[in-house]
Amino acid sequence: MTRLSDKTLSRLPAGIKRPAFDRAAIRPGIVHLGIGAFHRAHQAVVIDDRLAAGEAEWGLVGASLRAPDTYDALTPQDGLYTLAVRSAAPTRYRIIGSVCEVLVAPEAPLKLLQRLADPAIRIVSLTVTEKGYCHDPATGTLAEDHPDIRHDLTSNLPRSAVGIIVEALARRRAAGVAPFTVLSCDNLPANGETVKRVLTRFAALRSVDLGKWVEDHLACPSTMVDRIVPATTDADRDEVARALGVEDAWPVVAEPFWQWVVEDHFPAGRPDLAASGVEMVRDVAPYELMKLRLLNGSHSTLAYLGYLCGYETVADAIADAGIAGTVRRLMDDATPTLRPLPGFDVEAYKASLIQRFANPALRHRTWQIAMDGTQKLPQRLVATVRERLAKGLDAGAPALGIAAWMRYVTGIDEKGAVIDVRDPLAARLAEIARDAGPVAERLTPALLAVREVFGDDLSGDPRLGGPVTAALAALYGAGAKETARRYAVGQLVL
Ligand code: CS2
Repeated sequence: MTRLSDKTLSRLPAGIKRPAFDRAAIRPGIVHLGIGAFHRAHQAVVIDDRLAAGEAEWGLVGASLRAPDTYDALTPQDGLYTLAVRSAAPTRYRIIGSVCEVLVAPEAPLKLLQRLADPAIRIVSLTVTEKGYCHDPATGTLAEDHPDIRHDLTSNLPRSAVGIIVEALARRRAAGVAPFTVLSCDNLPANGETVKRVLTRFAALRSVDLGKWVEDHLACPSTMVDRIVPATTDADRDEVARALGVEDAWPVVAEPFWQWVVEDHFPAGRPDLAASGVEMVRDVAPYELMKLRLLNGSHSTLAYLGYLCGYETVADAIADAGIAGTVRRLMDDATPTLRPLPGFDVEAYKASLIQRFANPALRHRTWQIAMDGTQKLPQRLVATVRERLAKGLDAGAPALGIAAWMRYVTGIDEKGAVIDVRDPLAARLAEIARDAGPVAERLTPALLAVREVFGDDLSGDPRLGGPVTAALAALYGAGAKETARRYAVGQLVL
């Protein structure tokens, strides 16, 4: 079948939206590190709108930091790809044209550094997932003994996002070019401050001067990003090909909803994001806490409980009344830890999340969300517990989410089958689980001692240890489905 490309755009069926601008006239103004599905269904769509509005200087250069798969898929397509928006309504297809070029960092490191050093590049945005920041998730500081960080401190061809950005900043500084703005679009707490902290520290380890320059001159506004974007499957490719009549090697599939809240601090300039529906604010923190603790906290809980019950997707899991009730309790327990957002209806937001999780057309795998739990739990569940305890409340429903994670990372499911646990600390977690055995009283303290997740304060705190042990004992004794059912109706008290 013919491939999607600039040349074949005119052959698409009339109803399919396509780039409303002259693609040959756009110039790169943003380098994005981590050009995965999320970025292509979120920021790249907003930028596509800005290009259509005539802001031709904000084209995207997308870089993959590891695999060449996105490059291989998109380069023959002139960077074009399809966004398929799925819900109970008929799928909407749109061709996105904001990506001018894709690079693969390990294959073309110098080319990437050249692009980053180009004065025309005024924003460097990132979706490199939580672990891509090479930080300690419990403290948000640079993990100085991380193998990539150690490598990048002694090599002029860095491989981590942190090393690449700092090398590019050093080149700009040497050439008298002002820094770009660094825009983290990952689900990290205070993602702007966090990225600035790790970049500043890394730069300081390279040289005191560079550290000071980064600290004084680099702008890293915080952002809250939201859109549910499951990994693309072959079935998605087939469906898109049928709708388009041409083949797209890597379309992206997303829900209709999207939200992007951005702290408005771009000394080097920015596109008119607000004109495309982005909320430009002074302080992102209240939005970010709400999203991390209500949406992502629920997502992780759903993923672990749902996977253990044998549910493949989030929609399957939320259709289980016990899991839905547990998630509802989780959101209610997180609510007292949020910051006020005047005029914002938090109850309506929670109800809308349940509906989004129930989207029948998305097929978002519980296994996908279960990945990298050690990087996600601190801001999604553990921080909620910490704040509840500080307010004199009990640990609440996050204790069950944490216990479900513990049960999951043992690597053996309820039927005795192996779970493919993906996590930077997977080997250590498996060893802990092996040593402790399937006994809640032993496994709970052993996993609570993973300080990257629970910090130094919560590991030995009985206010967390007690309820997590009780929840884990229930998961072992009654299974995930029955535990969620009992918890949802108040029969299981933690
Ligand atoms: C999910 C997120 O995979 C995960 O961990 O919780 O990717 C989630 O879908 C997005 O944050 C939604 O905005």
